[in-house]
Amino acid sequence: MKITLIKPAMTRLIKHSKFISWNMEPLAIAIIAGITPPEFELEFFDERVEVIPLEINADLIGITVETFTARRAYELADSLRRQGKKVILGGYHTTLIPDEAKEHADSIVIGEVEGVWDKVLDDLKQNNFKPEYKSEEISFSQTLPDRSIYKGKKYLPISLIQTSRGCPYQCEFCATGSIYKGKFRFREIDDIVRELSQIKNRKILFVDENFVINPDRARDLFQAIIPLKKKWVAQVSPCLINNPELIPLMKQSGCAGLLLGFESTDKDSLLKMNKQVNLQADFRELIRILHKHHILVYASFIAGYNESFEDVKTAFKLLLKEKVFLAGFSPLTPYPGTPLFKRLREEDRLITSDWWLRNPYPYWEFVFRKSTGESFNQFNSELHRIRDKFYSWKNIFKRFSLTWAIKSPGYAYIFFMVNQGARKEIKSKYGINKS
Ligand code: B12
Ligand code: SF4
Repeated sequence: MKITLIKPAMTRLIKHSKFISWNMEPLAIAIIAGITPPEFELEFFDERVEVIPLEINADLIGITVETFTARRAYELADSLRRQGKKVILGGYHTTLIPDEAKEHADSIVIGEVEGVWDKVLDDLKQNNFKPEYKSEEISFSQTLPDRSIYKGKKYLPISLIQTSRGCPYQCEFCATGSIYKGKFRFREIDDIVRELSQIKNRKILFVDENFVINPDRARDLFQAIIPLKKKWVAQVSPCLINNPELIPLMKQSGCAGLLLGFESTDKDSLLKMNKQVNLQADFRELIRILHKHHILVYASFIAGYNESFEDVKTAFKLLLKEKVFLAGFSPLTPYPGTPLFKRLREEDRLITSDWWLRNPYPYWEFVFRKSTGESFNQFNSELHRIRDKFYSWKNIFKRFSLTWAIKSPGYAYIFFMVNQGARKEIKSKYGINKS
């Protein structure tokens, strides 16, 4: 029997493929490939890097769906089902709003694939396919992801790996908080080391929500991966500042940079987000400690909780002064299934209740109104300006002048390549939500 897996793009390939920084190996697909027995023939299309054929010959077609690819995923699923093909949907969006996904599929997987895939395949063989498979537990498989499924596709030279799932917090806006509901689970360190040793890429992105959530476990993991000599980046919460002794060990284990979810410099906004964990952290101090250990910072902010724009300006000044490597300023987005979505719907502030199905996808747009009823249009134009300013050549040079870093030619190369790429992508992203 043959299974085809698909990762759809957010918009038409021609636009999407411009965003090279998005073209990373999709981990969920290699996980599915890893747990699929060899008796099944596997095929995979990633619309971000290739065109999906109009007709696909397979016994089962599995599509991974995020909120930003939902519209396109449904379009593909509907078309394939019209051809008589069996379609199963899975992924974040499917798990967040299964009822919507069900309308476009023969079956859906709610939650993680590991706990249910055997059953799906058995039912497929016995022609006894169920409309829904639900995974209750966070369950890492000891079978490693099969990355040979990526063969022939042009991805960035960095491999993704996951060492924990879920998150103990439940921030109002966050899809992960809504799916895992405060639960999280670590993988065995031996399995992680085994997987890392098999990955050919030297560069690694750990996709955990917060790589230092448990300092003792983080310490053990860093120690275990030192001999592998990988160069890695990961997401961490600013609570890292409570365990500064971890930072030198992180560096020793190959950490090149960290993505920090600062979200806002405004205390009230952090409280509204339910992100109290960030209140205790001195962002400036944390950036300085990381820089002292030659670790680059990608600072991520969410704009819109504070409707006055003041916190975005404060963040901008802080980032420039501290010379951070990269920064992201995202408009607050009410993903379905999150408490934020429910609140804004109750307050009648959503512009449309299924905004993610709009064509083209409203990327970098506010899809809800301010509490006063006004639109965020003016605010969003200012947000565009802040991004442009952060990535202006003048400010790129200003941020480059970190004393320890300029001495390294490798750093100069990476800094300018990446900042120049980000500058270019930002300009084209402004057009992504226009037809
Ligand atoms: C790495 C990452 C990225 C990378 C790209 C990753 C890639 N391969 O292309 C980068 C940094 C580029 C990125 C960008 C963005 N991202 Co991102 N990203 C992640 C992150 C941290 C890890 C993804 C991952 O590999 N997870 C591990 C896999 C194994 O988990 P999984 O996908 O959930 O898969 C499991 C199940 O869902 C299920 N499953 C999944 N697919 C399928 C398919 C079938 C058929 C079946 C049966 C089961 C199944 O089984 C899997 C194993 O159990 C997640 C958060 C997270 N921890 O997951 C956010 C996340 C996916 N990103 C998110 C967002 C919003 C974005 C951006 C829109 C951000 C922005 N403002 O620009 C962009 C959009 C990029 C794009 N258009 O492609 C959101 C999506 C929310 C949602 N409701 O869909 C997430 C969940 C973050 C969050 N907490 O809100 N991202
Ligand atoms: S934003 Fe970060 S800390 Fe908050 S629930 Fe999501 S993953 Fe956890």
